[in-house]
Amino acid sequence: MSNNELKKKIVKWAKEYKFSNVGFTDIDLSIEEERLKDWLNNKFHGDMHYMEKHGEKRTKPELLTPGTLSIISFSANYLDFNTENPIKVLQTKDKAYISRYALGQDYHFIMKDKLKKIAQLINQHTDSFKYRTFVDSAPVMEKPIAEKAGLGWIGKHTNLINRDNGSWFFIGEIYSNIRFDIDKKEDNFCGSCSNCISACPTNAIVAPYKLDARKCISYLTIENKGVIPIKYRKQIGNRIFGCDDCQLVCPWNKFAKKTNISSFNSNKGLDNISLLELFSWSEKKFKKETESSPINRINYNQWLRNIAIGLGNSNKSKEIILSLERKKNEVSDLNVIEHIDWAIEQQT
Ligand code: B12
Ligand code: SF4
Repeated sequence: MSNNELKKKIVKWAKEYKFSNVGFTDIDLSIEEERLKDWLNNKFHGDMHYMEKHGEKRTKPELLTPGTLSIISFSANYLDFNTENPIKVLQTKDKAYISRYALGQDYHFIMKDKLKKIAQLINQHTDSFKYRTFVDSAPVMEKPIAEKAGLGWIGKHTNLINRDNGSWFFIGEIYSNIRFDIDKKEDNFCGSCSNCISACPTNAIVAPYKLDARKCISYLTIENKGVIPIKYRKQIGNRIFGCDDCQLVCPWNKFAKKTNISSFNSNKGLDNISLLELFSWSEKKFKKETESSPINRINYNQWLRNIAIGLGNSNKSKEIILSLERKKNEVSDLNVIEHIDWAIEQQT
């Protein structure tokens, strides 16, 4: 079978496995290498040391997986249309806002499994196929690769946007030793729009296409293991896991399609749940409820820390103060206690 015939088959398999898009590109990421260096030199990565620790493997795919000649990039829509309206949740101060991507099951496993199955199919149709599959699981520049493969363009908020699907999708890829014809890079259609920059509650998009992760609520509530600086706590509002504001205001998201991967649907009612209810969870319940969810990335102390901030930002209520005081007596982590004290102060 010729490489072009195989390429057509891969596109067909991608659809069968419910990916929203697939594209092919080469391994030249030289422009991105400079941009990544710049970002790291600015210390925009904060404590995400994994972003600097692999040297050039991130921007030189052939160093990460020797023999790689092409990359097949895949995207999978994750938005569930049957959830409470996100804007309404953000405006209801006693509710918890959890990022849309974290309402269903963990994409890392779901997508990787699909990619492996596609790689096995490729293997059956060709000799000596060597590959590796990735979903946010190694030093890979997923967005620039997807952009080069024609899956969308990097928007001013730094997420990848697709003309027909908006930006509510995940990205994964297969590094391949087969050289495929490459697809056309997508043009940028942000134009003069800067909705995302204005909407960001913490001004984390410091210039178009430049995100200071240290200020991003997604980083503060998920990647940051320690204290959330006081200067960001008010702006965090009720966002207890990640943040979607820059995507919620993006005009291209009116073209977003609902996910057709049922595992990504919100199945635990986390789209419309009160902060107090989540704050009452024991560590055991937290682990059980989040075991197959992206929320599993944070630990119980980070969970309590984030919800404490949300409660501090809620309308004043005796019930909230009582719940904060009760939890303060139960926990031993000094960091959590400090956030609870802050919340009690806001409430009194
Ligand atoms: C580190 C990381 C984060 C960090 C930093 C984000 C960031 N922008 O880098 C934090 C924790 C903040 C984060 C947050 C989120 N993340 Co994240 N994250 C990653 C990760 C692991 C690496 C990203 C990376 O390489 N950053 C390095 C810096 C240098 O890249 P960059 O900021 O994107 O900047 C690029 C461009 O802006 C460009 N650029 C710079 N200057 C200029 C100038 C011009 C003119 C142009 C055109 C471009 C340009 O150059 C840079 C390199 O390409 C990827 C997975 C992966 N392995 O790729 C997921 C990933 C990017 N995250 C993802 C998601 C879903 C999110 C959140 C939406 C989750 C949430 N709801 O809370 C938020 C979105 C926040 C935001 N506005 O970006 C998805 C994005 C899917 C998509 N449609 O784009 C990814 C791809 C995971 C996945 N496999 O699906 N994330
Ligand atoms: S995810 Fe939220 S905090 Fe981060 S850049 Fe977007 S709007 Fe700003």
